[in-house]
Amino acid sequence: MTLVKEVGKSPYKIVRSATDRAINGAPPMFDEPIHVGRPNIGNHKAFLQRASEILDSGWLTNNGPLAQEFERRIAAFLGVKHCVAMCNGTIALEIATRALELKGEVIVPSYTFVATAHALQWQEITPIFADIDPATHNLDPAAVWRMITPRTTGIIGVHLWGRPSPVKELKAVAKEHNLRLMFDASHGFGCSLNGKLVGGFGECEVFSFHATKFFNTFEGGAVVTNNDTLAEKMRLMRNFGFSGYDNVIYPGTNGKMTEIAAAMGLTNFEDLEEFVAINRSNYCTYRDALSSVHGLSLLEYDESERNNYQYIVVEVAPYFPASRDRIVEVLHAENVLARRYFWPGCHNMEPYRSYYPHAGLMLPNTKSVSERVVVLPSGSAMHADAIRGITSVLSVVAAGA
Ligand code: T4K
Repeated sequence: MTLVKEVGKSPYKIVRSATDRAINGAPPMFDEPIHVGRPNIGNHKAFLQRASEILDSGWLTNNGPLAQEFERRIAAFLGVKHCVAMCNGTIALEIATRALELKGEVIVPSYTFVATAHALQWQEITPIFADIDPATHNLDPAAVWRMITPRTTGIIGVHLWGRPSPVKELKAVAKEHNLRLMFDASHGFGCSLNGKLVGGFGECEVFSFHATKFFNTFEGGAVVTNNDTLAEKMRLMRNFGFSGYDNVIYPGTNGKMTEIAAAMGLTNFEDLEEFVAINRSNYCTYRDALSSVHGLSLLEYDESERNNYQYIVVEVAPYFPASRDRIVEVLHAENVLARRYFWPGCHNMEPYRSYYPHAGLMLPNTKSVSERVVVLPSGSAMHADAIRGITSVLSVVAAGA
């Protein structure tokens, strides 16, 4: 693989006292902004070779040979029958929910990227927000159960940070109430639950292959499923409902993956294990460095499972001397663009905030978790020295300096 440009100058300053901090006037740790979500990019030459072949062939989109190869590879890797590649994760969510004929109300977490809710609202399906388990940050099945009404038709679990939802428990709730169950697996590519890769759970699972994701196709997404009828329906829906040249048999949209996106996907797919190794190494460096920082805890990945280690998620304890927002401010001054994902929760965003002004009463864990999480930079642009520089800033904040 070819590394993306690494973060600025090294060695970095190590922050030992308050006066070393950029927020107090010292020079920042990094010359350029360090982003959460820098893309993992595979071998440049391999990508350019594929791009050149696309140009030579004159076949740019509409279920081209690379998109088909991409679908075959992904389905085989995940161990599912069908991969229906799409132009992005949001459209993939819309097509999947429509193909499942969800309507009325669908239960989702509020603690997720807003696209999970918007994909429903866009189709005039009402997202009903259920609370999360504060230990896992995923849907709490008991909270889901409490939100079911006669209008409920489905549940969408989100494998947040790539850590799988409680699939078995959600399945039991869905079965008891005759609801459809699917997953937003946007964060979960290459992650497993009980040794089985995310992709085969529920009636279907949706991936995002956005640039910031562990595995990207620039923009892209897919729905994967073992259901032949559902897959066929989604293939029609992503191509305007065309079945043959002049025959439209379904109301559809344009959800197709382009050939250049598939070329990026096939290239990055070849370096997947290397991305995992880099992310894991970053994760271990953060874990070691933060282990001595009282009041900051790193969200851990289950080492007995497969993980992509894409998100470095830190929880700030209530007794920590600085608030989460102050930490973000201090880090931004150092040019470390830490993020407050997924604050303030979908229920506090429009239109949901106006529709359900009291939704927060049912979402205490969403509130407390979203107020104390900060996500730190990882990916192939990062390395151990830079991470130790970042954690030195946090140690000084922890010491109350
Ligand atoms: N469901 C879930 C659970 C999701 O997390 C997402 C997407 C979706 C559904 C929808 O899938 P898509 O329709 O997006 O395929 C970013 C991504 O745009 C979004 O895809 C992602 N979730 C979300 C978690 O993160 P923002 O608002 O944080 O994007 P932005 O532009 O601030 O970028 C994040 C950081 O990445 C920046 O600091 C800069 C850096 N970056 C970004 C891009 C695009 C780069 O270094 N290079 C790049 O090319 O939403």
